[in-house]
Amino acid sequence: MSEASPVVTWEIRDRVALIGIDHPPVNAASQAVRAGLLAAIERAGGDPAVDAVVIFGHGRTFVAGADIREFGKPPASPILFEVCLAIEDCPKPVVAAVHGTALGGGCELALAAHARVAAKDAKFGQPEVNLGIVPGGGGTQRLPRLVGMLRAIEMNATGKPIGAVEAAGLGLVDSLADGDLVAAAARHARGLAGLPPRKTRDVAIPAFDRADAEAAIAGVERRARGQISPGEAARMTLKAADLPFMEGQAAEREVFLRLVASDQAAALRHVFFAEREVAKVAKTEGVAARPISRVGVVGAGTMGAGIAVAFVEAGYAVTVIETTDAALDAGRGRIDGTWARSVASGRLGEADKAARLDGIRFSTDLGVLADADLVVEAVFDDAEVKRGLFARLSAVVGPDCVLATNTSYLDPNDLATVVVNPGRFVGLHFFSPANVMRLVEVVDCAATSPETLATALAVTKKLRKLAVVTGVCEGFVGNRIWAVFRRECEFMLEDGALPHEIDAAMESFGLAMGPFAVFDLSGLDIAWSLRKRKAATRDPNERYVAIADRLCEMGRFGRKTGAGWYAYPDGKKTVDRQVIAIVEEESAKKGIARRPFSPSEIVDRLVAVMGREGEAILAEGIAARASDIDLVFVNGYGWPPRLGGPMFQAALRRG
Ligand code: 3H9
Repeated sequence: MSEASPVVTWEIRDRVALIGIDHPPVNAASQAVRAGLLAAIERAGGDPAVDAVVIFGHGRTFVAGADIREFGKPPASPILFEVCLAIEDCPKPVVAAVHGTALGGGCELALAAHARVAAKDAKFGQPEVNLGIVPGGGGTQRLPRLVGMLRAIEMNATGKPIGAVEAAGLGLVDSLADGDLVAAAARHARGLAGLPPRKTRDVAIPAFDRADAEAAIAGVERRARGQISPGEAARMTLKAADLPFMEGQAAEREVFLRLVASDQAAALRHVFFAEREVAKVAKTEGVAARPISRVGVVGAGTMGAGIAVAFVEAGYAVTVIETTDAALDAGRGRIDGTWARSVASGRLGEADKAARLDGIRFSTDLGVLADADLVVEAVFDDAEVKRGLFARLSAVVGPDCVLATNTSYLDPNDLATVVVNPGRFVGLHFFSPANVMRLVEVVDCAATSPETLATALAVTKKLRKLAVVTGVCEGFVGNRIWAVFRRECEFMLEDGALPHEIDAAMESFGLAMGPFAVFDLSGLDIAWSLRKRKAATRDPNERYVAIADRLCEMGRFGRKTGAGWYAYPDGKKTVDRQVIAIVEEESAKKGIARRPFSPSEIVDRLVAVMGREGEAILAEGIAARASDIDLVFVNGYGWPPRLGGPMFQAALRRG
């Protein structure tokens, strides 16, 4: 085998040129790959010793897409669509041999080949929309020619990959291979030698109903909730039916270039890399996790029940502990209810539900946790209760059993003081509902050993959740920033804004729900009791807004009591004059002359205050990176990925 370029290999076997992409880890189509491929294709086209060509990927995959790290920089020649055209125009048959993933630019390279041979477990997809862009190498124009317009709109607009078997059924894959993929592709290529190559761009789009396509696009735009790329990808795909290929290709390139430079695309790239960075935790480098199979969950309230469900669904053997039979029954009911909803929606069979529930050991006796590898505490957030529990747990479980607290606000270092062998103590801060929310703040306490932290991260990964490691401070990362966000909302209320104005501003910024609607949904009472607990030690010179207290004193705890920041006649959120009157009274009490706030001022102030708290968190070493903080908000507080998170937004505003 000879080297055509450092990242593209060249070999001729039985008159078939084997062009291999060798750019670990995922063979991203970087400039060097594109240049190497172009040179190799031109060489194959002109080499009299070559009758046909196979393009394949070395290592674990075909090509996972364009090199995302190149986005945001000036395009470097040759660009992907030129390479795709060169493949398609090669006078000799070119077959793509696909294993692993052919995603984005990888799928486009395969589409430009004259045929595709795939391993049965290969995947094809155009996930560009998830990065805020549309395909830029001809994906919107070639895909409908092979799979039909409606399917192509769906694939390009959702970004969801499809398996090779389905792709074969759709006409995207010509042949499925068992065993040696490159050999099978070479055989396929040899069979095509001498025949005129079938150019995908010359294939007629199968007949389709235009009204169906328009309806599909309207659906895509409705579901995109402010994200631009899905609608653009869908519309661009439909253009394949209206424009000659080269014009369609040029139009696609234009949209690609416009979107790749957008804030949404920058935010989505930020989130893509943030998710890969967050897993890199210096303290656990080279440290093996302990094997965990038996998990105890103490406390079966809303949080504990959700945690138990999550562990069962990830395949752990779960024991649920409560203090009384009645509490245990209520917990079992909560767990049962969660799975009953899955059965009702058709996601779970009745028999599977019964098997899951039967698999849980329910007990009021802590002693049954003697064989547990991990115990997660999810009892009432009270320091005395939790300290007592951990002291008793320490006496029951084995010396290496990992002990985790789900506390939101208490100091876990304080809880760890009662634990025998506190190196095995860690925080696992789940978000409610714990079986649904992807975020877990893994709290690295003062005594937490590297092995315990590595174990907590491995467990979280097995739960298919996103772990963000945080240090110890009040509220950890998420709730600490949420607290200053909440305070700033209340400052603006007192200064002149109204709850529905702040909500409208944040909703038009991109949040699915404004903060006051969220406060009402999650309930005002927990924050109120926290404020009351702290009242005695609060700095009297600190600005304190009493509006929320007044609502709580009236029993307005949010949706669950039918009133909070809004009224809910017949369950419908409605602006409440009584709340406005309270807000205005509180401003008057402090002699504040109320003034109007523009939506952009509201957004800027809230983003700025979150960004500043995030900077403090970084300076204190509570979070490792600004992008970790962003992931907390994207995965735990409903921030859409297209906003990138508060740190990203704060940096964007600083310019
Ligand atoms: C596109 O193609 C646009 C074109 O239409 C037009 C162009 C003109 N680039 O995820 P992993 C890195 S847009 C650069 O942990 P896995 C990743 O950062 C692209 N780097 O592995 C990580 O680096 P590190 C469309 C990339 O096995 C390492 O590779 N394609 C790229 O869990 C391993 O990644 C996509 O959106 C890339 N394209 O999952 C697919 N991809 O080790 C994006 C990965 O330094 N990729 N890296 O942290 C994926 O979805 C997953 O990586 C994949 C493998 C499923 C392939």
